[in-house]
Amino acid sequence: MSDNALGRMEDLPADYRAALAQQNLVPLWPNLRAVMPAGTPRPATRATHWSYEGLKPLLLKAGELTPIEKAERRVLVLANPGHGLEKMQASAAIYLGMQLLLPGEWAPSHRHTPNAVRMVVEGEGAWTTVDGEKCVMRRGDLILTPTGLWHEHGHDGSAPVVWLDVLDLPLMFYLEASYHVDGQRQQTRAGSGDRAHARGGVVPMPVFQRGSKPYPMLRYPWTDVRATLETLATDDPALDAVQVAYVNPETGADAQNVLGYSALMLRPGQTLRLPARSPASVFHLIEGSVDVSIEATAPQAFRLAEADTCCAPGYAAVTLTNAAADRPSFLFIADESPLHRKLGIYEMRG
Ligand code: 1HN
Repeated sequence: MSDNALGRMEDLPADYRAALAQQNLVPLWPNLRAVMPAGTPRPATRATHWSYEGLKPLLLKAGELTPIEKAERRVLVLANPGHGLEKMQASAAIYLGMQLLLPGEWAPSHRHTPNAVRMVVEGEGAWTTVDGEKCVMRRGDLILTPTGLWHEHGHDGSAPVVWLDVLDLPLMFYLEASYHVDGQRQQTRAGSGDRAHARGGVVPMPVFQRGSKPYPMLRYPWTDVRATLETLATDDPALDAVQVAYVNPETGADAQNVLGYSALMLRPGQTLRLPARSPASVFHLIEGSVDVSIEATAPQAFRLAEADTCCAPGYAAVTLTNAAADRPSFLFIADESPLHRKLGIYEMRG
């Protein structure tokens, strides 16, 4: 049925509408198409680009304006105007922020229900302790702080460190399940988050029992991920999508429950069309130069420079082109696919 075939609110007598509202009642039919449009959803998420060059001076200025003690976490949120900036969401389920930590600063320990990851953008000498494991932060590293695990950040280096935070906060907030607990500085224990043993193809097996920790690996070093992508590309020159997923190395499952994380290498000059899929996605350029074209209701095209970030709504095809003809480009991708798969609403439309 077409959109205008259903009755409108104004078609109903004012006294009837008032009587409904008085008893907290709402007629469905004038609102039905808004909550369930025909054929395809109408995402509020807008294709949006955040330039690192543009935001970095404002982030450094935040370092001058606000001491860490007054901020707890010194972050500029990458907010999608389609949702309204005050909602602080990049998509329905994804929150993005650029966080600054200055030498000597400490962002105190806490844990919370939203899942988070950090993608390190710039700087040396910072660390995040997660569940007692001190994970060093180097450019391109992915560090998980899954739901419920204690985490704190510190910085022993000499220049500012910046990283991209990705959280499923908008979903947790919508579910009215978002809260945090403050804690003490953590005692560290052995381990640096990266489960180096798993790279030998082996995992811990205490007396013939496989481990059952939901988050055995907390740090995914970029040097390893980048080398894996280059090997994949060399081993299979016909492979179009040189892409790897960040997974739990003990089970092969997605690294986290709600958002999915992957890394993609574009060969020199390569163009890759990603089919329209139901989840929204985020693209962050670790290295190189990439043109992004998004076939959304309002089509958009951006050039990503290093450390730039953009998001694409769900149900929109995305075409990526390596703007460099002589070297590969590397993207970090976050999307809502684990959530969509679990809910049974995951779609690929071509
Ligand atoms: C959080 O805990 C961190 O631990 C960063 O670094 C950003 C945004 C919203 C809620 C919690 C962090 C966050 C956050």
